[in-house]
Amino acid sequence: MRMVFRWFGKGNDSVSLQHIKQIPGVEGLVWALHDIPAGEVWPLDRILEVKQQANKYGFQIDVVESVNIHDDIKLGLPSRDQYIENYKKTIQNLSKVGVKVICYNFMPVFDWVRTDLFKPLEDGSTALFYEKAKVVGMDPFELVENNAYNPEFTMPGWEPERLKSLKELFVAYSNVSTESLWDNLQYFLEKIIPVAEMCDVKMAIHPDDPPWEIFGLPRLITSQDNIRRFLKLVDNPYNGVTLCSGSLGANSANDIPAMIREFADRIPFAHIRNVKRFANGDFIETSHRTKDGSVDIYEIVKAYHDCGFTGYARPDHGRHIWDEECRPGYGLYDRALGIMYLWGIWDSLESIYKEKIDIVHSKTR
Ligand code: CS2
Ligand code: MN
Repeated sequence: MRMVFRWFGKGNDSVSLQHIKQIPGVEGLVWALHDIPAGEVWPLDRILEVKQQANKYGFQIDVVESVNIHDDIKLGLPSRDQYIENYKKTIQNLSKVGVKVICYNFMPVFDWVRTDLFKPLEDGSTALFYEKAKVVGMDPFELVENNAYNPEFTMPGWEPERLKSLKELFVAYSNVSTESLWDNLQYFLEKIIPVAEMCDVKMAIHPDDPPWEIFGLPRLITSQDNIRRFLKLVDNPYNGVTLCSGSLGANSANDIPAMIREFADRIPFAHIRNVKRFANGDFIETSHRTKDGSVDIYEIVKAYHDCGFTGYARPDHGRHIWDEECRPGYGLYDRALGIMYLWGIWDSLESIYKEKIDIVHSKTR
């Protein structure tokens, strides 16, 4: 498991590279050029700037999260072909600096959806919260205007240009069924994966968060069956998944360890975080510790370890703790605590495994 840490870039992140460097076992940054609108080519000189910044602290930049997909590709409009050509050029530019994984998502309009970014937990910290009744009864345009989308914090994936044309987007998507969204995803993959393979860059789709339809918009990457269907759209090792335990874990029907064991060789990138589910369909993000939420983080790390996972992993979101001023879910402190929990499980499994090997060897001598 290669631990990496999401960083939103110089002047765009409250967390410094000096501080990330002091988290044990973090070898790389998960990064993106967040100011480049979806659909445009990422210029090599901008990419090299990030490489230079990261390398100054000894970090690799193997994982990009995300090169977002222009809505015309998701909508299947004729203009998608130009955006797909641009995407290919971005993959080629990223491969020139050694990028190995590109995370992306195929969610229409919104990225992750929450109704409260600062919901208090019992311990006095706050976390990202999803109140089902609020979303079911909500006009989506409220979501953008009131508490869940705070213009000061661009929520990851919520590119401003997507939200500027919200009404037009909803009208456009009203003509896109779930099946046609699958077709549009397959069209994109059939064009992109051969280029990704040539560039030795693994494409890793992020699941939908939460893993169910929102505001009547179709969502695809929501379950083990749908991930199996996704992987078959283009059955190629360069067509992979960012397996996010927090996103998929919001639905109690999703058995994350089982997904890891089934799809192990198609998971180049893991997001490992916990959520606490409530009977009424609400959920709140928690510390990474198994007992604080509804997702068995121990069994998830054990599944990765049993499968000999050599991919990249990050703690995804953290709570807001110790009054840290930071982007929702992306503070330093709780993500660092989460990393140490994940390392604690992983290292224990490593030593148990080593002991077993030593016993076997001593018996065969
Ligand atoms: C991320 C997602 O912050 C997060 O939860 O996991 O926003 C993710 O970066 C995108 O959906 C991937 O394109
Ligand atoms: Mn995630």
